[in-house]
Amino acid sequence: MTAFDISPEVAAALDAGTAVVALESTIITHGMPYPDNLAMARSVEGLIREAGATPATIAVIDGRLHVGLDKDQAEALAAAQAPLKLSRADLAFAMARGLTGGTTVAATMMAAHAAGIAVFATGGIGGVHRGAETSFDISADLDELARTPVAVVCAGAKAILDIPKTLEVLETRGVPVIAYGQDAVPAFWSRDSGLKAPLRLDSADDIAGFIATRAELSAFEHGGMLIANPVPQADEIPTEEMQIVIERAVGEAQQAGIGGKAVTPWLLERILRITDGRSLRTNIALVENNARLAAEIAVALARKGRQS
Ligand code: PSU
Ligand code: MN
Repeated sequence: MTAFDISPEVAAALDAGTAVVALESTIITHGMPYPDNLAMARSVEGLIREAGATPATIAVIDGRLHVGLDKDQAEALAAAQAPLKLSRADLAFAMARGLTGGTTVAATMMAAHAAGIAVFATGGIGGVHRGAETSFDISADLDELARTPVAVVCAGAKAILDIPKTLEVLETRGVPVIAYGQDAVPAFWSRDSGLKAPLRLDSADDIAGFIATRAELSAFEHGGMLIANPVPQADEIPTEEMQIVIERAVGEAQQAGIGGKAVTPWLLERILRITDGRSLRTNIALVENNARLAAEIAVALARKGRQS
């Protein structure tokens, strides 16, 4: 029994050394309601193909870890009743028990790296939660970025997190954070968090060059990196507007006693309701935008003869 199933399409692309982009699936199982989640998953895969790369959505279905989903598997995952949210701590548990779940950024990075995929697109990463000084709620995504050599393209840390603390932890753990095309770290639904990014690059080719340089140093320089790509202007919800919504939702979550891995899905759902669906439209637009950039980076990397 192999540890995981690589779809024929993804296996062929990896064998040929052409561009592949990994995609996470917690965003499908816990980040958006059905059927918007399925429509998003399809459109993101389509955009990656249009840009000349092969999409590899990663998820656990009936205990099998899949790298690349076919049409039926994507549908089954998007419509699954009570799927699990799988991070590093529970990935193998779900496989041992024959369960179904979406993989977080952390678990997706693990599987992508094992399959030989160097570039990964998502919406937002997990990070240091507000109030972490008492709750200790810090996403396993940050540790994974420190240890696993995969480049993660996101729209910044969600503004429901404590972004300054998240950046501090990334710096401590030696994770390069690169803003794409601007100086500021983007804040998911908004383009500007008000914080300057440690690093900035302005083209997919330059990012691929940075990934390739780190790969050359892999004997002593090992780990992932974060590429923070601002949501397109036309789709953004300005920071001031979003701040009010987030504060309300975070307050309600505390009052409702929501904790642990339920926090992020609960807040996303609540914010969707408070904004009457606008946050969801922005969320979809930014994932699509990240998929396009990740595909460009993967194509540039493949041109340099590097897949992972
Ligand atoms: N951002 C979203 N939707 C999501 C997530 C982030 O807009 O569904 C998911 C990602 O899979 C991320 C995870 O890896 O939440 C982080 O969860 P936690 O903080 O429990 O590690
Ligand atoms: Mn957490």
